[in-house]
Amino acid sequence: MAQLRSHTSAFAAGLLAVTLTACGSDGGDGGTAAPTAGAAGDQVEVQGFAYKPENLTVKAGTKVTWTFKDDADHNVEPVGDAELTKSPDLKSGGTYSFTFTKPGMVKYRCSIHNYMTGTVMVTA
Ligand SMILES: [Cu+2]
Repeated sequence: MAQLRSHTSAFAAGLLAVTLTACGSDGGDGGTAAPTAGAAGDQVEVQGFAYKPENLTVKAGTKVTWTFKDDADHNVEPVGDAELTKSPDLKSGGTYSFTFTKPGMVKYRCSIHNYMTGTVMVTA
């Protein structure tokens, strides 16, 4: 009887160990959710008829550079009342830079393709 008991508890312990191992092995790739605010940095790629990142957050005084990588012409045109000045039409190889000095949200778009939109959030 004593022998049977110990065998049973050894089996139970083994089962518990398997369960714990299985539990501990998953959950290695969590915590990489994209931030809801704009991406940090001062570079925007214009590629595939889109601004990447679409939403950028910079501190006042930051010079932001758009690098154009499409064969088609694009530009950067302010939407509404923004300090941003419009860029010329540029294609692959072209760059445009603008230094943001006033805190606030700046919306812009490509005047050739109005569906291409982006924002720069300028923080104090
Ligand atoms: Cu465009």
